[in-house]
Amino acid sequence: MPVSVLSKFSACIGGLALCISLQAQVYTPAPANLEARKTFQDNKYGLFIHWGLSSMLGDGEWVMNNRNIKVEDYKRLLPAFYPAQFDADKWVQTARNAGMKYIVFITRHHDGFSNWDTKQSDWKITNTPFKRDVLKELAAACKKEGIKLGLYYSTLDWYRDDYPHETGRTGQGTGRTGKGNYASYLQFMKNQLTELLTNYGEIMSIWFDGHWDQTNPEGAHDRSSRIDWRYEEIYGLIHSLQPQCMIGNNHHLTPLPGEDFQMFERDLPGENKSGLSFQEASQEVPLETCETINGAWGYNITDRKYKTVSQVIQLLVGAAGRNANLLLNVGPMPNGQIQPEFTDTLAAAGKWLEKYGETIYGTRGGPIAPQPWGVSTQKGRKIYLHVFKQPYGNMILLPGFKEKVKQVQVFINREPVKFKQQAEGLILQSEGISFDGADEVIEIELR
Ligand code: FHN
Repeated sequence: MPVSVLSKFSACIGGLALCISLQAQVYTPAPANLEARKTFQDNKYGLFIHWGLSSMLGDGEWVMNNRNIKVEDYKRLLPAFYPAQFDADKWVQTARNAGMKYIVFITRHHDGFSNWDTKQSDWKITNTPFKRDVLKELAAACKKEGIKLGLYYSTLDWYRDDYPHETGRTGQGTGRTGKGNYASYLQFMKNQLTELLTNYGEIMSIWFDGHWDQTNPEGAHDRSSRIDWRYEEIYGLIHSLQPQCMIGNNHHLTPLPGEDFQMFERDLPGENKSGLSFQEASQEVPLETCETINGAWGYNITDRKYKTVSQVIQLLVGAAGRNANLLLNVGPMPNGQIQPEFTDTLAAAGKWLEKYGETIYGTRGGPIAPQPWGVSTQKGRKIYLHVFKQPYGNMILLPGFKEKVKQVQVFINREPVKFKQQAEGLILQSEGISFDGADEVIEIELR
């Protein structure tokens, strides 16, 4: 065959392959999935729970990596785990008292330990002296209380040989000598995900984490992965088992095809204080910020960086004003209890939500972009200004505000607020309003 014909032929084949692979990437969410996204956004607030064998060491969930604990030594935690005070109902009650509508639980973190009765590995909670399938109990407790359940699942593994550890950024000190084999690891993950999506009722979301182990650090120009995770297969499997189940992947990138929400770690969308959030906020899928209630995800015995009630409220409201949910984390103690410093703060913020929930649940980010004084949310014809601090000069100017206003009131006591609509925008007189709390809400009703 002449070279020109050959190259045309191969271009054609290449084009076909590209076309097929792109087609494979086209993802149309099921109607149930779109509905689940809406409910998720309405629900706004969830409890993240990092807990497992690592909790016993009281040094955060990265302890295996940070202290280069060899798999052989780390294994000694298995016969020692007996969380005598574990009570799934109490965890769910903590979430309810906080005004949270969902829980995301660590089914398997980077130490590879499975918090359910998996048939795919012996490295699991039912092989500890505790023996109980805590996920089963949590799923039942959530169902009873109408709390949705999402499952965190690490794609990174510091324990297994077949995880492609040779190219990983972390877990190099855990003493693995076997060769990585992604085909085998992928099959293992698929089998585990099948269990999770078959045996535990309706699952709100699968919350993946660990992709970044196979990329350059966040902020690097090239963030391509060193392995092909074959997400189309993993995501396809999840959506075929439970079409409504929302997939999110904490890869710190813009969402990939097949993903149903985008998470931000320790940043509100649009911020990058953590150095992990270089990605833009998606306009297509729901957003979620995850944050710790102290400084750590997993139980850390010396961590006293407790967030105050005001900080928690402002975080939630700050997320809502940026059209995002807040997934607030606790790391329960090795005995299974959530420490009182956390439950007290969560309950106090929950009390605030009992009064102000109308301005948060079911809302979307408001028309006024985040301001130095706070943020806005909106539901129908009502816009809520969430004012975190005394506005300068007892006046709030909403530049460019054109919509016709019917009335303005202090949300909590329905006291009218004086306002003027002029060419430069809407001006509210905030004189006489107390801004002592975490968030004073002013309601603008549109005509
Ligand atoms: O390494 C994990 C960390 O332990 C924790 O689970 C957080 C939660 O967003 N995600 C990873 C770091 O990006």
